[in-house]
Amino acid sequence: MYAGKARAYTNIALIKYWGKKNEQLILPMNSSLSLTLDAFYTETSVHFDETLTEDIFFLDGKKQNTKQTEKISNFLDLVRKRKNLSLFAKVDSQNFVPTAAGLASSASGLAALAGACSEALDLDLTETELSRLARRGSGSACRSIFGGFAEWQKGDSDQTSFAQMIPSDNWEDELAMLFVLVDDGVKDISSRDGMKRTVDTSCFYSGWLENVEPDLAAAKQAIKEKDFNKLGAITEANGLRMHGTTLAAVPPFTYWSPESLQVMQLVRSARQAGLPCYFTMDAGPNVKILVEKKNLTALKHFLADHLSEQKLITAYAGPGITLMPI
Ligand code: 2P0
Repeated sequence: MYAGKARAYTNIALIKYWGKKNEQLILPMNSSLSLTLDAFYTETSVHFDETLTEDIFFLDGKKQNTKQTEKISNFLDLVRKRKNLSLFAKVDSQNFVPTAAGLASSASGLAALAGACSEALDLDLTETELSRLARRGSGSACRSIFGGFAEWQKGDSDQTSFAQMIPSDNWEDELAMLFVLVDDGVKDISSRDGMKRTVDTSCFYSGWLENVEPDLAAAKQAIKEKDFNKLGAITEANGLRMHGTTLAAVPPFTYWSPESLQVMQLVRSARQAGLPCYFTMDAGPNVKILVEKKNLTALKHFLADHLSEQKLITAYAGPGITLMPI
């Protein structure tokens, strides 16, 4: 039996991945930059087993249906093909999140699956090759191979599109990300569908593309200089621009809820009160606030007047993927 297990941590993009140039290979329209976090991770084991008659996928102990298993099966097909293997597999995935707040991430999930498969089938991959493999499962997963800051270079082929660590002199250890949980009760548009609709129909998309590479260069420079305000300002502006593209999609949509907007305004108010912090958002209503560790307590106090403490989750920089005993 071929078996492997891995743990991967989620990452939050400071410069967003938004749009695919090639959907099958998951080649992005633009490069992106992320921070891997310690607070949310996925542990996944995979067993390729001759007694199985189909792939089976358990998530947090619950067997998933055919549709939920499809993305996993498609990924397994990729690794089976590499090894000329026809065995089905059992995939057992456990999401570790501090609360049941719908924060499960495809980045940590698919990165862990890539690591587990690589181990199970003895693929003997370099980090770059593992990042490329994880990318085929979910774009953002390629960044979760690495701890700290990672850059996904868009490339123009399967060979050239992968993430790598950004040298930072461990500056990320001085940073924190505060998650503000916002529940809008609205049915999500997946990031996969949202980015496709935006690329296909949004007249704002070209403006996104024009600005994203300069943003990335400026963010890398800010990391090099350990300039928190510079990195924060670019992060916030880049995230807003990504979300701007959705408003001009056909039909238009937004991931923001009224409460998201309130939190964004709170962050601006905190800054005006002399507390450096910056927000970013992804394909959902939760708001993530980038702050230096030294200001985290002050920020929590500031927010406490407006938000319940149960809505806050603190994350720090996290490690790269780790292989685990099965
Ligand atoms: C990011 N997001 O850079 C961006 C910002 C969401 C908003 O990467 O289709 O789950 O599997 O490649 O990686 C989420 O998209 O999408 C994402 P697929 P993925 O983090």
